[in-house]
Amino acid sequence: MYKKILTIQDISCVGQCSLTVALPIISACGVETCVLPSAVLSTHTAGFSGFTFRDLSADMPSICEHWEKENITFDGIYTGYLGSISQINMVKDIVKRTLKKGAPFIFDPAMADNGKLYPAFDLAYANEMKTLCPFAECVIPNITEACYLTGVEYREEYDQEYVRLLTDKLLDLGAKKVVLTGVSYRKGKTGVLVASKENVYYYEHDKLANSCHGTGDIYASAFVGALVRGKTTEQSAKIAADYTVECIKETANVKNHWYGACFEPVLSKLIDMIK
Ligand code: PXL
Repeated sequence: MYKKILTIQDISCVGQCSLTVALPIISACGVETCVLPSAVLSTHTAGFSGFTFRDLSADMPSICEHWEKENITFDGIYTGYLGSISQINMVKDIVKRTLKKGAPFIFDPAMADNGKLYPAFDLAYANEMKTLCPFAECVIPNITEACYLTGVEYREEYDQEYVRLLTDKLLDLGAKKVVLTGVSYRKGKTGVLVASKENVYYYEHDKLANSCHGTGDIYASAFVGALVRGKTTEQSAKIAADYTVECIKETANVKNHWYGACFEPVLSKLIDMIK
């Protein structure tokens, strides 16, 4: 069945993240992808300096009102990087008003990595992000974001017990499922863990020598595409991991490409995985 989803996140004009990643990837999965830009930035905020930032919060209520008048509803909503605290409440309103009954809200709390919040965010923002968990069919944090959402101390090295603590607390916050990315128990390996109240699934793969900015958005977008096309959460988590690895490998072949991952040349591999 042909499906239509909405994704809410920023447009970083340059930087291969957020909407410039979500729109092509989810579309390539065969899903109509409607967009609600949360902000427009000249570049992303990780590594460029002096970027511009226009918050589009003021436009969001009237956009949603128009959709409602036109009876526009979605088979899924996926949120990523948002522009401000006030937008977090607007997202809840948009979910209530435009998400079809039983359709998934997929929540990527894109706000932090490597133990630190992104430059535009503070603890107040991180605390407010917790309040989206009860709406979420799936929350897709990395370990750092999981720590900010749960109040658990960030660690570089950890065991299964620590990961269990993070996922239990995220489930307690109200998310139905947790897809935790960058879960690495041993050198040279990393993976993704899917947890619900009933089950835990872990998919481990090689950790590549290079790492790229924006892979969280690539991962979440491929996950959403696969899920909306009818794959299970576990299958979607694996497909998104395999695709993200392909993107990182591809980027290693391109000189001086420091700000994002070259996801476009390997889109056909994702399409094959979705078939
Ligand atoms: O990839 C996450 C992301 C999205 N949007 C903007 C960002 C970042 C990460 O730094 O700066 C504007």
